[in-house]
Amino acid sequence: MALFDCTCDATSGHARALTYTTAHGDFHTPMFMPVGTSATVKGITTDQLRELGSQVVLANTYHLAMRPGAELVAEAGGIHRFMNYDGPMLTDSGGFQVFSLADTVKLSDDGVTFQSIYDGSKIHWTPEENMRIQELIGADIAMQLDQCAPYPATREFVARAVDYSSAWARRCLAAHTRSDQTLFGIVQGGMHLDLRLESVRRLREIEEESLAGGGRRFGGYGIGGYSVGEDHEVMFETLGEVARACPDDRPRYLMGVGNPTTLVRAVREGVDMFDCVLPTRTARMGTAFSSAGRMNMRNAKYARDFAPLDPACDCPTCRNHTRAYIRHLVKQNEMLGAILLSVHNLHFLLDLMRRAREAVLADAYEEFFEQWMESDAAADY
Ligand code: PRF
Ligand code: ZN
Repeated sequence: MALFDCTCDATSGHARALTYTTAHGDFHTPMFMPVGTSATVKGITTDQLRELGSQVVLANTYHLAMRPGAELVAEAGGIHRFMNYDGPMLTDSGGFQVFSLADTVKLSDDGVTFQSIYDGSKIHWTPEENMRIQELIGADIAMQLDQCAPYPATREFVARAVDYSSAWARRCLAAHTRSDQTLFGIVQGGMHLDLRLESVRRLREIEEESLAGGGRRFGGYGIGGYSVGEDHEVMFETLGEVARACPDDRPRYLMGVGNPTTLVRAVREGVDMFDCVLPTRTARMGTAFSSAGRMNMRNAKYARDFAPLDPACDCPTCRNHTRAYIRHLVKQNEMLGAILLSVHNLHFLLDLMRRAREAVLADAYEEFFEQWMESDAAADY
């Protein structure tokens, strides 16, 4: 298979099972991608990531560009060598972090100006500069610079975010040069179906023009701008139509979503890839995903509970440790508590998507979906 080839192994309703080729191996969808913002999935070694069966690991351009700097990552031989992960990697452009972290952000057709959260210095990113930085970092997949509108926002504001994101998509695609890295476009448009479909239409037009001029197409389509504070049901009013308006021969990636039930539902709408800090962040707060729903491990009811964390789980944490031990670690703020829960929560989402893929391959996604929705786990997410 050639680089960035995408084959559809099976479909089941709208759900898909894809295989995608990168310079660091193939990945298979539906897939959850652990987030390693600063070139580390917090508390987890890359050996552990491999043991958990993680495929693509995310890193963030915003954080890496500030610390330690993209040039330093390039000097180390790129992000894979720097953090010793030899599987596929993806960098988010940092557009989302610019808007969510900085107090003052100035936008123009030429790009975005903001203050670094690290040292207050003023930074200006054109789409071209953002591409240069992501090429230096060297992940297998780069994301275009985009603007994610907050929620709620006026229709005018969301429409302008689509305009900026479209203009930047064109410039990112034109500026992107690395042949061992592919670039995904990002759909915006808030909760407005017409703006979303317009955003998709412009991305498709941009890549057609690029192809006609001897350039490349997008390697896949990110779906941004959801899960920004709206009720989940609001997202599902438009998500399916938006996902299926994207090209069906490439992955559709719902950005920043990691709620287990949302993943199961979004796959049914035709989404292929997900990332979120949720499993590791909730782990650091002492909470476990489980087949019985969320478990707050600080709860006194686990003090003398010598059962495995989740008896239905075969992750290293559940094979080796009791609820009582994990509660003790969490209560004492021992770092191993956060680590063991991170291992388990990552396994939970990685395994959920492995089972979703098996269901698609057996053309039994609807049964898988119904089983999940009736489970104790679904009631809680
Ligand atoms: N754009 C980018 N990254 C993102 C988002 C987005 O809209 C979201 C929204 N859920 C998460 N991460 N570039
Ligand atoms: Zn487990």
